[in-house]
Amino acid sequence: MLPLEISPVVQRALETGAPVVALESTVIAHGLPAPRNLDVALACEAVVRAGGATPATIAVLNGHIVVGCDTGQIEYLAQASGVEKVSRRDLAAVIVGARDGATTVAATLLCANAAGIKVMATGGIGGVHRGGETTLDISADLQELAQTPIAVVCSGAKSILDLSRTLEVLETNGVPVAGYGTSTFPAFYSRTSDLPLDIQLGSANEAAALIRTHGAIPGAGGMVIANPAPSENAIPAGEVETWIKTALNEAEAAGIHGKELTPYLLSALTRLSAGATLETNVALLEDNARVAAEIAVALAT
Ligand code: PSU
Ligand code: MN
Repeated sequence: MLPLEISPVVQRALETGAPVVALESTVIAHGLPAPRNLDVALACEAVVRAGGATPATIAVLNGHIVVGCDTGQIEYLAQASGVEKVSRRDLAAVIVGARDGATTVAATLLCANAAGIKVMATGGIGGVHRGGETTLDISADLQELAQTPIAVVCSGAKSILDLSRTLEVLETNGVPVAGYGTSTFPAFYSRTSDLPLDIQLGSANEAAALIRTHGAIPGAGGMVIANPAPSENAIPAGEVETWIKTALNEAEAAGIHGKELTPYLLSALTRLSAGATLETNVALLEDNARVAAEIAVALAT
């Protein structure tokens, strides 16, 4: 049995069929610098509430999977130094060791699904890393999306990745990727890419219809709903690419790989861009929480 600890507020919402939006915690503990991470985590929750849904930030605390962290628990995740990055394969060890873990998209999906949540929001999903065709560094997020029936609202995958191969793996895994008010796969910091999407959604109701119908297909897993970063905060792709190349070179020189790579690259980008990528990341996280709440509300009615 999974040691699930669902907060009373989230439990009540789930029992009454009220809309709930799952939020991941790796972005809090490893994706954003302190003390900004705390403000953003609380702001995302507030945005979900303002949209009429209940936020459920998910993490592992003292070996328990908490679905619906309270403010004190979110404060702890934002400051504590020993919080591990927990993906699907790390979950059992962290539980057995009664340790603390911040859940990635993959681990958040599996825990949210165990609780009965249908919609989640994040910044960007993990994907195929550049050079992934030789390193085989492909995020477990893609495998989890293949098998877990939750719609993930995100701004595509982080552009530190190989977006084209990421879409290929999602296709192989049978995961629909729908543009939310866009016809191309968003490149996280930039609103567009040269990668067209077959499915376009114009409203939360359209998204809800697609989620319901996809969910009725036997064996269906999850779905990606790709919402571009707000225009006023987006950065032109050419500009970001220069910083990404430098960050990737630094990571290679420093011998960074495995689960350390994504957090390393994100903080290098913040430094190289003098904080610009961080502002975009914050803006898109909040906007994705807003859209996820709209979709969860449409799905619940
Ligand atoms: N999106 C962000 N910041 C992050 C992440 C996503 O804006 O920190 C995290 C997510 O938790 C995602 C993880 O699941 O990075 C992917 O890590 P990896 O490539 O090691 O699977
Ligand atoms: Mn990886």
